[in-house]
Amino acid sequence: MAAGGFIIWLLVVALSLYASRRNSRPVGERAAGRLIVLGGVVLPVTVLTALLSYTLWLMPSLRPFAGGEGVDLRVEIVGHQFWWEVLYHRQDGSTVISANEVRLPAGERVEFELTSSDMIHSFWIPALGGKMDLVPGRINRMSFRPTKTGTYRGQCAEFCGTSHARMAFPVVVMQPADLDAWLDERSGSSAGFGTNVEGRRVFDREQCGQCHRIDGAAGGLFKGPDLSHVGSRLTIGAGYLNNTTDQLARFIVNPGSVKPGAHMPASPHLSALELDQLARWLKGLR
Ligand code: HEC
Ligand SMILES: [Cu+2]
Repeated sequence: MAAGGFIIWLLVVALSLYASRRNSRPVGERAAGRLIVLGGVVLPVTVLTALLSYTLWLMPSLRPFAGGEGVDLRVEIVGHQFWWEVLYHRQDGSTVISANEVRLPAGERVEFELTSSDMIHSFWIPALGGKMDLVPGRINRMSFRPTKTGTYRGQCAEFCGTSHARMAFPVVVMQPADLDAWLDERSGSSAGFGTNVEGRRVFDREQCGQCHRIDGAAGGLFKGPDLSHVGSRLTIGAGYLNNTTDQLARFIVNPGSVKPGAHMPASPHLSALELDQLARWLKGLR
């Protein structure tokens, strides 16, 4: 395109020099007509048709995720007020369900499938790549290849309600083999499921499983984040609190005090002991 543009520019400059230097002899009507047809119709039609064909031919290869070719990992993200559902669709066809944290393979191409269950949210990892809306009833696609391992911060970038600013998530870019091992661990139930069983009893009695999926426990509609391996997440409350037993207890007893408008009921009736048991059981789910 640059070469073609240069040739046309030379032509135009030559023509204008010629026009300004030559004696002002009148031009015949036929010669003038020919110039207009050639320079004003034939030339632009030829040049623009060539450019359009070239661009159309180039376009499919500019969409790296076309047909899933060259994609190493497909990550489905569903936005909720005010948390992220994260589903890893692996190449062997299995799916690992997680939440509020995204793990990616360094040096490999990742395709995101972005959608929402309620409001329009926006998925944004400033240090890694593009910003894309999550729209209910639609799947938006975005693709990139993270290059450096490390921990980055992601953030909802579209106002989606009271706690919009507290809808963040850590992004961990790992070596592909480490990520595979991490996903393998998370495709089964947690080793901590059978320990601190007093906490598990409180969880069952309070029917937390109505909203939260725990691998190996009965579940319901899952209006809240998956908790199967919540103990090993870097944060709780979608990037807001450090994941410690104390912070878990603080979140459970009154989620609205941490994240106003959060769609999780408070549990002020739980005793300090029950709260501690519950938090310790959850922290053990790794
Ligand atoms: C009505 C559905 C509902 C019920 C019942 C419920 N939760 Fe939640 N829970 C949610 C939602 C929604 C969130 C996400 C809140 C947010 O970050 O905005 C959440 C978040 C959490 C988190 C933080 C997870 C993370 O990754 O940040 C924990 C831990 C948790 N709930 C534990 C519990 C426990 C324990 C109970 C039972 C006492 C319970 N929940 C009952 C809906 C529910
Ligand atoms: Cu949001």
